[in-house]
Amino acid sequence: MLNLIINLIHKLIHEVKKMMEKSFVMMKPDAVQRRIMGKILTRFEEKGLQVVAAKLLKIDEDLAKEHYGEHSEKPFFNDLVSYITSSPSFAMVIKGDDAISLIRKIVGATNPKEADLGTIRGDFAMDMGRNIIHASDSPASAEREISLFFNEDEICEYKIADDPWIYE
Ligand code: IDP
Ligand code: MG
Repeated sequence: MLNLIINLIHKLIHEVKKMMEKSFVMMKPDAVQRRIMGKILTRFEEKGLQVVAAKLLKIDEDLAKEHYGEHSEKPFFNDLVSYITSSPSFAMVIKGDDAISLIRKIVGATNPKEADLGTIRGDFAMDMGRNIIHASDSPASAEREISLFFNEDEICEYKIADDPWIYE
C-alpha cells in the first residue's frame, strides 16, 4: 500500500515537472507553394511533438497586421504583410514538453543564411522575407497567437499512443 502511494506521488511530481506547452507554428505561403509541408511536419513529428490543431487558411490583411503587430514600425512590415497574405498558410498548434523553446530551436534563426544547418530554415530557405515558417517565441506569444488563429473547440486534446515511448 505504502509503495503504491509512493509510486503515485512520484508519477504526480513527474507530471508537474514535465512542463507540457503548446506553441503556435505556421508554415508560411512559400512552404505551402514549394510543397514541403510534409517534410517540415515530419521534423516535428519525428522529434516526438504532437499536433493538436491544424488548418490551411489564406490570412487576410487584418489578421496579418494583428499577428505581426510588434513589427508595425519596422521597414519590412509592408513586405511582410504582403508575403504572408499572398497565398495560403498552414497553421498549427503543436504540443510537447518545453515545446515553445524547443520548436524555436528546430525552426532556426530568423535569417535562413545564418540559421544552423539541420534546422528547418537552415535547410530549406535562403532569405529573411522567405523564411518559410513561424513559431511562437514565448509562452505569452503562444497564448496570444493560438487564440488569434484557433477557437477553443478546434484544439484536440488526445492521448497519443507512443507517449510512454517518448517520455520516461
Ligand atoms: P521570427 O519569425 O524568427 O520570430 P521576427 O523578428 O519576429 O522573426 O520577424 C518576423 C518575420 O518578419 C520573420 O520571420 C521574417 O519573415 C520577417 N523579417 C524579420 N526581419 C526581417 C528583415 O530584416 N527583412 C525582411 N523580413 C524580415
Ligand atoms: Mg517573432
